[in-house]
Amino acid sequence: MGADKNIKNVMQKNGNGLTLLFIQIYKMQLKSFSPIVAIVAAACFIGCTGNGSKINPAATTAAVEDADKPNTNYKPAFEGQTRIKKVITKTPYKVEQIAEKLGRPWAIIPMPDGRLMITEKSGFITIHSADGAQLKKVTGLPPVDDKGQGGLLDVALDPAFTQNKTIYWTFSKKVGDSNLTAVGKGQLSADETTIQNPIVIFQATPALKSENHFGSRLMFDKEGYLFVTAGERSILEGRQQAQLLTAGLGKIYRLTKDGKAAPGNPFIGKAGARPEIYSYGHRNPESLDISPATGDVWEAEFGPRGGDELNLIKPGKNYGWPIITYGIEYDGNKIGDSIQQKAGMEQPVYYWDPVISPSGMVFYNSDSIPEWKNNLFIGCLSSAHIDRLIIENNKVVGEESLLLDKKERIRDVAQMSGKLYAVTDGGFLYVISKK
Ligand SMILES: [Ca+2]
Repeated sequence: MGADKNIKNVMQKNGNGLTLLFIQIYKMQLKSFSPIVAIVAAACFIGCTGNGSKINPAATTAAVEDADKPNTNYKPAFEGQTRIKKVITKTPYKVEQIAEKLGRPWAIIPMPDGRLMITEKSGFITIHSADGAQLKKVTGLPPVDDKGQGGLLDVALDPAFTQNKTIYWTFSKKVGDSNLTAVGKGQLSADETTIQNPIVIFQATPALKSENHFGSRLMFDKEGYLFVTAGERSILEGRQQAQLLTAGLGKIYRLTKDGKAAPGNPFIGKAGARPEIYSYGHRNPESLDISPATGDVWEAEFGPRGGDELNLIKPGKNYGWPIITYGIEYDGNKIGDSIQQKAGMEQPVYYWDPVISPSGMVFYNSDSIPEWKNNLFIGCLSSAHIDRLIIENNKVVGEESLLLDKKERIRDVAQMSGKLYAVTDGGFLYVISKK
């Protein structure tokens, strides 16, 4: 893959044309301009914005090395909030590629019977055996707005799925010439080839004209309520709404199975606030899981350049975007008043500078690889690896990069029977297990 194709990818995927790319390179203050720099900048630009395109492995490597220096000199709020010590897994493990040509997978989840469900961005679902073989293709989902970062996104199974075959999914829904993050619900047919009675139960309004920052991670908590994340759509109009409880963007929601505010939500009965909101001040939260050790909700989100975050999500709290952040704009400008800490706003448990572009995450909850128990694994797009975090007392105390040699943008991770599964933008399914 040559420079021309990379540049073409940027033009196609971002729709902003070559001019913006060149402005971007100029503003990034790269010391020299050459085709190589253009490739690196193009790869970084795609990766940093979390775009869905696959990037040249060579360019990925160069971009990561180039980006290893921090983008800012902002001081962390506490020791260990960023750049924690590196660790290495001691237990022997193996990595196997068990499927390929999956198209553009976005989410992978385990099913109660030991199979795996994978979403594909253009709007269908596949069901696989634990060894990767595709068993079913499920169609019949309502149309998705498959542009940029949009499409069919996450999927979650009803806690009583075995009995009621009900599934929920997130997608970018077209509304006029705009779109929004929506949650769908329907039943898997008996032959597992179609979705019956599909309905939309929730929409993160307003619809905006943007192809980016849908958030849209979806999962049930132990009480049977549905968490769903909504990004701020990557344009100024949406960014400003992340701080507004009257608006739907840049939020984490907690919903009933009918898409209504879940009982106990923090803003129920508060004037001017949407009752479905659980937390706010988020940028693009694509990563969410509940700790099996503590029951706490953890989230990772795409920050601006140098400001990807890991957050411990508490009801009613404000996570700061765009008022506080450890990152800067991708064009190098400062964000807002350039502050990182403010009373009344939550600090990230951890942040990444340079960014990793956190996609799906999962807590490992098995004794198969004992040293991994209760560790958090995050699929990373721009940094093309699985990030392993050791968390103790709600602080990150160690970090490891897995699957770096694959040079794949890791879109989502899942755990089943002690094995860690990962789907990638290159359409691969990997499994990591004890040797
Ligand atoms: Ca934040």
